[in-house]
Amino acid sequence: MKLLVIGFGQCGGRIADEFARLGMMSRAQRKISILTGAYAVNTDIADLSGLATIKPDCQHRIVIGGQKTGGHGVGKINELGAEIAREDGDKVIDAVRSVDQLAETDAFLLIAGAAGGTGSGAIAAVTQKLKERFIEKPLYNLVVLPFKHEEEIEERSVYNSATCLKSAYLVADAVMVIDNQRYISKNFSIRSNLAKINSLIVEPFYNLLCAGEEKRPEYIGSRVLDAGDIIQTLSGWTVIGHNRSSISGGKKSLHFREKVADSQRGVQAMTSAISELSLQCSPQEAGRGLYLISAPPKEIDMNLVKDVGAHLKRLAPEAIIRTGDYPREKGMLDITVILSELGSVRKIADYFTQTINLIATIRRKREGIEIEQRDLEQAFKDIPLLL
Ligand SMILES: Nc1nc2c(ncn2[C@@H]2O[C@H](COP(=O)(O)OP(=O)(O)OP(=O)(O)O)[C@@H](O)[C@H]2O)c(=O)[nH]1
Ligand SMILES: [Mg+2]
Repeated sequence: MKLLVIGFGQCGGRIADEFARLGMMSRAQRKISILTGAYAVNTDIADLSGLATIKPDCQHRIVIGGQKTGGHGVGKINELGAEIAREDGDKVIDAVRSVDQLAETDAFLLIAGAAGGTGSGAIAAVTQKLKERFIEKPLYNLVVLPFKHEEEIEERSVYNSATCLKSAYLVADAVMVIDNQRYISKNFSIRSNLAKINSLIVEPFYNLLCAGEEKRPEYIGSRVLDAGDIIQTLSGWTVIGHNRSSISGGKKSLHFREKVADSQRGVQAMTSAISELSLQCSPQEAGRGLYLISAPPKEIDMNLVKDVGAHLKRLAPEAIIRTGDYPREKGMLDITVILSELGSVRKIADYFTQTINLIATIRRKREGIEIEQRDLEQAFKDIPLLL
Protein backbone atom coordinates (compact mmCIF):
# COMPACT_ATOMS: atom_id res chain seq x y z
CA MET A 1 0.00 0.00 0.00
CA LYS A 2 1.29 3.45 -0.87
CA LEU A 3 0.46 6.30 1.49
CA LEU A 4 0.77 10.04 1.18
CA VAL A 5 1.52 11.24 4.70
CA ILE A 6 0.91 14.74 6.09
CA GLY A 7 1.82 15.68 9.66
CA PHE A 8 0.31 18.73 11.43
CA GLY A 9 1.88 20.57 14.36
CA GLN A 10 4.92 19.33 16.21
CA CYS A 11 3.65 15.86 17.05
CA GLY A 12 2.18 15.22 13.59
CA GLY A 13 5.28 16.59 11.85
CA ARG A 14 7.62 14.36 13.83
CA ILE A 15 5.58 11.22 13.21
CA ALA A 16 5.30 12.09 9.49
CA ASP A 17 9.10 12.43 9.56
CA GLU A 18 9.28 8.88 10.99
CA PHE A 19 7.08 7.66 8.13
CA ALA A 20 9.47 9.37 5.71
CA ARG A 21 12.32 7.41 7.34
CA LEU A 22 10.29 4.19 6.93
CA GLY A 23 9.80 5.06 3.24
CA MET A 24 13.55 5.48 2.74
CA MET A 25 14.21 2.22 4.58
CA SER A 26 11.79 0.26 2.39
CA ARG A 27 13.46 1.61 -0.73
CA ALA A 28 16.99 0.92 0.51
CA GLN A 29 16.39 -2.48 2.14
CA ARG A 30 13.55 -3.94 0.11
CA LYS A 31 13.55 -1.94 -3.14
CA ILE A 32 9.89 -1.13 -2.79
CA SER A 33 8.04 2.11 -2.40
CA ILE A 34 5.42 2.58 0.32
CA LEU A 35 5.19 6.39 0.41
CA THR A 36 4.31 8.75 -2.42
CA GLY A 37 5.07 11.83 -0.34
CA ALA A 38 5.71 13.08 3.20
CA TYR A 39 4.79 16.59 4.34
CA ALA A 40 4.86 18.59 7.55
CA VAL A 41 2.50 21.51 8.13
CA ASN A 42 2.91 23.90 11.05
CA THR A 43 2.31 27.44 12.30
CA ASP A 44 5.68 27.16 14.04
CA ILE A 45 8.79 27.62 11.90
CA ALA A 46 11.19 26.30 14.56
CA ASP A 47 9.31 22.97 14.81
CA LEU A 48 9.59 22.48 11.06
CA SER A 49 13.34 23.11 11.19
CA GLY A 50 13.78 20.29 13.71
CA LEU A 51 12.67 17.53 11.28
CA ALA A 52 15.25 15.15 9.83
CA THR A 53 13.92 13.31 6.77
CA ILE A 54 11.07 15.28 5.18
CA LYS A 55 12.52 17.39 2.35
CA PRO A 56 13.42 20.85 3.67
CA ASP A 57 11.88 22.86 0.80
CA CYS A 58 8.75 24.98 1.33
CA GLN A 59 6.68 22.52 -0.74
CA HIS A 60 7.24 19.77 1.85
CA ARG A 61 7.59 21.78 5.09
CA ILE A 62 4.63 24.08 4.84
CA VAL A 63 4.17 27.13 7.08
CA ILE A 64 0.55 28.16 7.60
CA GLY A 65 -0.85 31.20 9.42
CA GLY A 66 2.44 33.11 9.27
CA GLN A 67 0.66 36.45 9.45
CA LYS A 68 -1.54 35.51 12.41
CA THR A 69 1.10 33.79 14.56
CA GLY A 70 4.38 35.34 13.41
CA GLY A 71 5.64 31.76 12.92
CA HIS A 72 5.40 30.92 16.65
CA GLY A 73 2.50 28.45 16.89
CA VAL A 74 -1.02 28.97 18.24
CA GLY A 75 -0.30 28.21 21.91
CA LYS A 76 -2.80 25.34 22.30
CA ILE A 77 -5.78 27.31 20.97
CA ASN A 78 -7.04 24.69 18.54
CA GLU A 79 -9.90 26.91 17.31
CA LEU A 80 -7.17 29.20 15.95
CA GLY A 81 -5.36 26.19 14.45
CA ALA A 82 -8.60 25.23 12.68
CA GLU A 83 -9.27 28.79 11.47
CA ILE A 84 -5.75 29.10 10.04
CA ALA A 85 -6.09 25.72 8.33
CA ARG A 86 -9.37 26.77 6.71
CA GLU A 87 -7.78 29.98 5.43
CA ASP A 88 -4.33 28.62 4.49
CA GLY A 89 -5.05 24.93 3.88
CA ASP A 90 -4.97 25.41 0.11
CA LYS A 91 -1.18 25.55 0.40
CA VAL A 92 -1.33 21.89 1.42
CA ILE A 93 -3.71 21.01 -1.42
CA ASP A 94 -1.38 22.72 -3.93
CA ALA A 95 1.64 20.81 -2.63
CA VAL A 96 -0.23 17.49 -2.80
CA ARG A 97 -1.47 18.21 -6.32
CA SER A 98 2.07 18.51 -7.62
CA VAL A 99 3.09 15.03 -6.39
CA ASP A 100 4.33 12.93 -9.34
CA GLN A 101 2.90 9.69 -7.96
CA LEU A 102 -0.48 11.08 -6.98
CA ALA A 103 -2.29 8.53 -9.15
CA GLU A 104 -0.43 5.69 -7.39
CA THR A 105 -1.39 6.94 -3.92
CA ASP A 106 -3.75 4.42 -2.31
CA ALA A 107 -4.73 6.66 0.62
CA PHE A 108 -3.88 9.82 2.53
CA LEU A 109 -2.78 9.61 6.15
CA LEU A 110 -3.01 12.84 8.15
CA ILE A 111 -1.41 12.91 11.60
CA ALA A 112 -1.66 15.19 14.65
CA GLY A 113 -1.46 15.37 18.42
CA ALA A 114 -4.99 15.86 19.81
CA ALA A 115 -4.01 18.05 22.77
CA GLY A 116 -2.00 20.79 21.02
CA GLY A 117 -3.27 23.78 19.05
CA THR A 118 -2.05 23.65 15.47
CA GLY A 119 -2.30 19.93 14.72
CA SER A 120 -5.43 19.37 16.77
CA GLY A 121 -7.23 22.20 14.98
CA ALA A 122 -5.84 21.73 11.48
CA ILE A 123 -6.14 17.97 10.91
CA ALA A 124 -9.92 17.80 10.36
CA ALA A 125 -10.09 21.09 8.45
CA VAL A 126 -7.47 19.91 5.92
CA THR A 127 -8.97 16.41 5.75
CA GLN A 128 -12.21 18.06 4.70
CA LYS A 129 -10.48 20.12 2.02
CA LEU A 130 -8.67 17.04 0.67
CA LYS A 131 -11.91 15.09 0.63
CA GLU A 132 -13.55 17.73 -1.56
CA ARG A 133 -10.67 17.55 -4.09
CA PHE A 134 -9.87 13.84 -4.09
CA ILE A 135 -13.24 12.17 -3.65
CA GLU A 136 -12.02 8.75 -4.74
CA LYS A 137 -9.09 8.45 -2.26
CA PRO A 138 -9.55 7.14 1.28
CA LEU A 139 -8.56 9.68 3.93
CA TYR A 140 -7.31 8.45 7.27
CA ASN A 141 -6.44 10.39 10.41
CA LEU A 142 -3.92 9.24 12.99
CA VAL A 143 -4.59 11.08 16.25
CA VAL A 144 -2.21 10.96 19.23
CA LEU A 145 -3.79 11.31 22.68
CA PRO A 146 -1.95 13.21 25.44
CA PHE A 147 -0.05 11.72 28.37
CA LYS A 148 -2.01 11.40 31.61
CA HIS A 149 0.06 14.08 33.33
CA GLU A 150 -0.83 16.57 30.57
CA GLU A 151 -4.53 15.96 31.14
CA GLU A 152 -4.12 16.42 34.88
CA ILE A 153 -2.17 19.67 34.62
CA GLU A 154 -4.01 21.30 31.74
CA GLU A 155 -7.76 21.01 31.18
CA ARG A 156 -7.31 22.41 27.71
CA SER A 157 -5.65 19.09 26.73
CA VAL A 158 -8.93 17.28 27.39
CA TYR A 159 -11.04 19.92 25.63
CA ASN A 160 -8.72 19.94 22.59
CA SER A 161 -8.71 16.14 22.43
CA ALA A 162 -12.52 15.94 22.49
CA THR A 163 -13.01 18.56 19.78
CA CYS A 164 -10.23 17.09 17.62
CA LEU A 165 -11.55 13.52 17.94
CA LYS A 166 -15.12 14.48 17.11
CA SER A 167 -14.10 16.57 14.08
CA ALA A 168 -11.70 13.89 12.78
CA TYR A 169 -14.35 11.18 13.14
CA LEU A 170 -16.89 13.20 11.18
CA VAL A 171 -14.62 13.84 8.17
CA ALA A 172 -12.08 11.00 7.96
CA ASP A 173 -12.82 7.50 6.67
CA ALA A 174 -11.07 6.09 9.74
CA VAL A 175 -9.43 7.55 12.83
CA MET A 176 -6.50 5.56 14.18
CA VAL A 177 -6.11 6.44 17.81
CA ILE A 178 -2.75 6.27 19.56
CA ASP A 179 -2.54 6.82 23.31
CA ASN A 180 0.86 8.27 24.29
CA GLN A 181 0.38 6.96 27.82
CA ARG A 182 0.35 3.34 26.57
CA TYR A 183 3.85 3.73 25.19
CA ILE A 184 5.25 4.81 28.53
CA SER A 185 3.98 1.72 30.27
CA LYS A 186 5.50 -0.43 27.55
CA ASN A 187 9.00 0.59 28.53
CA PHE A 188 9.72 2.79 31.50
CA SER A 189 13.18 3.72 30.30
CA ILE A 190 11.62 5.79 27.50
CA ARG A 191 9.52 7.93 29.82
CA SER A 192 10.29 11.20 28.12
CA ASN A 193 11.75 9.94 24.92
CA LEU A 194 9.27 11.06 22.28
CA ALA A 195 11.57 10.00 19.46
CA LYS A 196 11.49 6.40 20.69
CA ILE A 197 7.70 6.54 21.09
CA ASN A 198 7.39 7.84 17.53
CA SER A 199 9.43 4.97 16.16
CA LEU A 200 7.22 2.52 18.10
CA ILE A 201 4.12 4.20 16.65
CA VAL A 202 5.21 3.74 13.02
CA GLU A 203 6.90 0.33 13.43
CA PRO A 204 3.74 -1.78 12.82
CA PHE A 205 3.17 -0.03 9.51
CA TYR A 206 6.41 -1.27 7.95
CA ASN A 207 5.45 -4.83 7.03
CA LEU A 208 1.80 -3.84 6.70
CA LEU A 209 2.56 -1.38 3.89
CA CYS A 210 5.36 -3.44 2.30
CA ALA A 211 3.48 -6.77 2.04
CA GLY A 212 1.21 -5.71 -0.83
CA GLU A 213 3.99 -3.90 -2.73
CA GLU A 214 6.41 -6.83 -3.04
CA LYS A 215 7.42 -7.77 -6.59
CA ARG A 216 9.92 -10.58 -5.91
CA PRO A 217 8.22 -14.03 -5.93
CA GLU A 218 10.16 -15.32 -2.91
CA TYR A 219 8.62 -12.60 -0.71
CA ILE A 220 5.05 -13.02 -1.85
CA GLY A 221 2.91 -14.79 0.74
CA SER A 222 0.33 -17.49 0.11
CA ARG A 223 -2.30 -14.90 1.02
CA VAL A 224 -1.14 -11.37 0.19
CA LEU A 225 -2.57 -8.59 2.33
CA ASP A 226 -2.75 -5.66 -0.03
CA ALA A 227 -4.10 -2.10 -0.15
CA GLY A 228 -7.60 -3.40 -0.97
CA ASP A 229 -7.72 -5.48 2.23
CA ILE A 230 -6.50 -2.57 4.35
CA ILE A 231 -8.96 -0.12 2.79
CA GLN A 232 -11.81 -2.57 3.31
CA THR A 233 -10.84 -2.91 6.97
CA LEU A 234 -10.27 0.71 8.00
CA SER A 235 -13.48 2.39 9.09
CA GLY A 236 -14.36 4.63 12.04
CA TRP A 237 -12.50 4.30 15.34
CA THR A 238 -9.44 2.14 14.81
CA VAL A 239 -6.54 0.80 16.88
CA ILE A 240 -3.34 -0.97 15.89
CA GLY A 241 -1.21 -3.49 17.74
CA HIS A 242 2.11 -5.12 17.06
CA ASN A 243 4.41 -7.78 18.43
CA ARG A 244 7.84 -9.07 17.42
CA SER A 245 9.41 -12.14 18.92
CA SER A 246 12.43 -14.23 17.99
CA ILE A 247 11.82 -17.80 16.84
CA SER A 248 13.75 -21.05 16.69
CA GLY A 249 14.74 -20.47 13.04
CA GLY A 250 13.41 -23.70 11.60
CA LYS A 251 15.49 -26.25 13.49
CA LYS A 252 14.71 -29.63 11.92
CA SER A 253 14.61 -31.91 14.95
CA LEU A 254 12.78 -30.04 17.67
CA HIS A 255 12.27 -31.75 20.98
CA PHE A 256 8.56 -32.54 21.27
CA ARG A 257 8.19 -29.94 24.09
CA GLU A 258 9.80 -27.31 21.87
CA LYS A 259 7.48 -28.33 19.05
CA VAL A 260 4.40 -27.69 21.23
CA ALA A 261 5.82 -24.34 22.40
CA ASP A 262 6.57 -23.45 18.77
CA SER A 263 3.02 -24.09 17.63
CA GLN A 264 1.70 -21.85 20.39
CA ARG A 265 4.07 -19.05 19.52
CA GLY A 266 1.72 -17.50 16.99
CA VAL A 267 -1.16 -17.41 19.47
CA GLN A 268 1.15 -15.94 22.13
CA ALA A 269 2.34 -13.27 19.69
CA MET A 270 -1.27 -12.38 18.85
CA THR A 271 -2.14 -12.17 22.57
CA SER A 272 0.79 -9.79 23.10
CA ALA A 273 -0.12 -7.68 20.06
CA ILE A 274 -3.68 -7.34 21.39
CA SER A 275 -2.45 -6.46 24.88
CA GLU A 276 -0.29 -3.75 23.34
CA LEU A 277 -2.96 -2.10 21.20
CA SER A 278 -2.36 1.62 20.58
CA LEU A 279 -5.39 2.44 22.74
CA GLN A 280 -7.02 0.28 25.37
CA CYS A 281 -10.31 -1.04 24.03
CA SER A 282 -12.36 -4.15 24.04
CA PRO A 283 -11.86 -6.28 20.88
CA GLN A 284 -15.49 -7.52 21.09
CA GLU A 285 -16.50 -4.02 19.98
CA ALA A 286 -14.69 -4.34 16.63
CA GLY A 287 -16.73 -4.68 13.43
CA ARG A 288 -13.66 -5.29 11.27
CA GLY A 289 -10.12 -6.47 11.78
CA LEU A 290 -6.99 -7.71 10.06
CA TYR A 291 -3.74 -9.39 10.94
CA LEU A 292 -0.50 -9.85 9.08
CA ILE A 293 2.02 -12.53 10.00
CA SER A 294 5.57 -11.84 8.87
CA ALA A 295 8.12 -14.56 9.47
CA PRO A 296 10.74 -16.64 7.60
CA PRO A 297 9.00 -18.69 4.87
CA LYS A 298 9.70 -22.01 6.64
CA GLU A 299 7.91 -20.79 9.75
CA ILE A 300 4.67 -19.79 8.08
CA ASP A 301 2.58 -22.89 7.70
CA MET A 302 -1.17 -23.07 7.36
CA ASN A 303 -1.58 -24.15 10.99
CA LEU A 304 0.11 -21.01 12.25
CA VAL A 305 -2.10 -18.75 10.15
CA LYS A 306 -5.18 -20.74 11.12
CA ASP A 307 -4.42 -20.81 14.87
CA VAL A 308 -3.70 -17.08 15.00
CA GLY A 309 -6.87 -16.32 13.03
CA ALA A 310 -9.00 -18.56 15.26
CA HIS A 311 -7.58 -16.84 18.33
CA LEU A 312 -8.39 -13.36 16.98
CA LYS A 313 -11.90 -14.51 16.05
CA ARG A 314 -12.44 -15.67 19.65
CA LEU A 315 -11.38 -12.24 20.91
CA ALA A 316 -13.33 -10.27 18.29
CA PRO A 317 -16.28 -12.53 17.41
CA GLU A 318 -18.28 -9.80 15.66
CA ALA A 319 -15.47 -8.71 13.34
CA ILE A 320 -15.01 -9.47 9.66
CA ILE A 321 -11.34 -10.48 9.71
CA ARG A 322 -8.88 -10.22 6.83
CA THR A 323 -5.52 -11.89 6.89
CA GLY A 324 -2.19 -12.19 5.14
CA ASP A 325 1.26 -13.71 5.46
CA TYR A 326 4.53 -12.14 4.45
CA PRO A 327 7.59 -14.39 4.17
CA ARG A 328 10.18 -11.70 4.83
CA GLU A 329 11.52 -11.62 8.37
CA LYS A 330 14.66 -13.51 9.46
CA GLY A 331 14.52 -15.24 12.84
CA MET A 332 11.49 -13.19 13.84
CA LEU A 333 7.78 -13.68 14.11
CA ASP A 334 6.16 -10.31 13.58
CA ILE A 335 2.41 -9.80 13.95
CA THR A 336 0.49 -6.64 13.17
CA VAL A 337 -3.17 -6.47 14.09
CA ILE A 338 -5.77 -3.80 13.36
CA LEU A 339 -9.19 -3.58 15.00
CA SER A 340 -11.54 -1.18 13.30
CA GLU A 341 -15.14 0.04 13.27
CA LEU A 342 -15.07 -0.03 17.07
CA GLY A 343 -18.56 0.54 18.45
CA SER A 344 -17.49 2.07 21.71
CA VAL A 345 -14.20 3.07 23.28
CA ARG A 346 -14.23 4.07 26.95
CA LYS A 347 -11.33 6.53 26.81
CA ILE A 348 -12.80 8.43 23.86
CA ALA A 349 -16.25 8.59 25.48
CA ASP A 350 -14.59 9.90 28.67
CA TYR A 351 -13.07 12.83 26.75
CA PHE A 352 -16.53 13.81 25.53
CA THR A 353 -18.13 13.58 29.00
CA GLN A 354 -15.29 15.47 30.68
CA THR A 355 -15.45 18.22 28.08
CA ILE A 356 -19.20 18.70 28.42
CA ASN A 357 -18.70 19.08 32.20
CA LEU A 358 -15.79 21.44 31.58
CA ILE A 359 -17.86 23.66 29.28
CA ALA A 360 -20.60 23.91 31.93
CA THR A 361 -18.02 24.81 34.62
CA ILE A 362 -16.42 27.47 32.41
CA ARG A 363 -19.85 28.96 31.67
CA ARG A 364 -20.68 29.15 35.39
CA LYS A 365 -17.29 30.73 36.15
CA ARG A 366 -17.73 33.28 33.38
CA GLU A 367 -21.17 34.25 34.65
CA GLY A 368 -19.66 34.66 38.14
CA ILE A 369 -16.92 36.96 36.81
CA GLU A 370 -19.49 39.08 34.96
CA ILE A 371 -21.51 39.54 38.15
CA GLU A 372 -18.34 40.53 40.07
CA GLN A 373 -17.44 43.00 37.31
CA ARG A 374 -20.92 44.52 37.48
CA ASP A 375 -20.55 44.86 41.27
CA LEU A 376 -17.28 46.75 40.85
CA GLU A 377 -18.76 49.03 38.20
CA GLN A 378 -21.57 49.79 40.59
CA ALA A 379 -19.03 50.60 43.34
CA PHE A 380 -17.10 53.22 41.29
CA LYS A 381 -20.24 54.86 39.94
CA ASP A 382 -19.80 58.10 41.98
CA ILE A 383 -15.99 58.36 41.65
CA PRO A 384 -14.83 61.39 39.54
CA LEU A 385 -13.45 60.46 36.09
CA LEU A 386 -10.17 61.88 34.69
CA LEU A 387 -10.87 61.20 31.03
N1 LIG B 1 4.01 10.74 20.41
C1 LIG B 1 4.34 12.03 20.36
N2 LIG B 1 3.59 12.94 20.96
C2 LIG B 1 3.96 14.24 20.87
C3 LIG B 1 5.12 14.66 20.17
N3 LIG B 1 5.22 16.01 20.28
C4 LIG B 1 4.15 16.42 20.99
N4 LIG B 1 3.38 15.35 21.35
C5 LIG B 1 2.12 15.38 22.08
O1 LIG B 1 1.23 16.24 21.34
C6 LIG B 1 0.53 17.12 22.20
C7 LIG B 1 0.93 18.55 21.91
O2 LIG B 1 0.79 18.78 20.56
P1 LIG B 1 1.86 19.53 19.65
O3 LIG B 1 1.98 18.73 18.40
O4 LIG B 1 3.11 19.81 20.41
O5 LIG B 1 1.10 20.88 19.41
P2 LIG B 1 1.00 21.69 18.04
O6 LIG B 1 0.09 20.99 17.11
O7 LIG B 1 2.38 21.96 17.54
O8 LIG B 1 0.25 23.03 18.50
P3 LIG B 1 0.80 24.40 19.13
O9 LIG B 1 2.23 24.17 19.53
O10 LIG B 1 -0.11 24.62 20.30
O11 LIG B 1 0.64 25.41 18.07
C8 LIG B 1 0.91 16.70 23.61
O12 LIG B 1 -0.06 15.81 24.08
C9 LIG B 1 2.25 15.99 23.44
O13 LIG B 1 2.49 15.01 24.41
C10 LIG B 1 5.91 13.66 19.54
O14 LIG B 1 6.93 13.91 18.91
N5 LIG B 1 5.46 12.37 19.65
MG1 LIG C 1 3.73 23.51 18.18
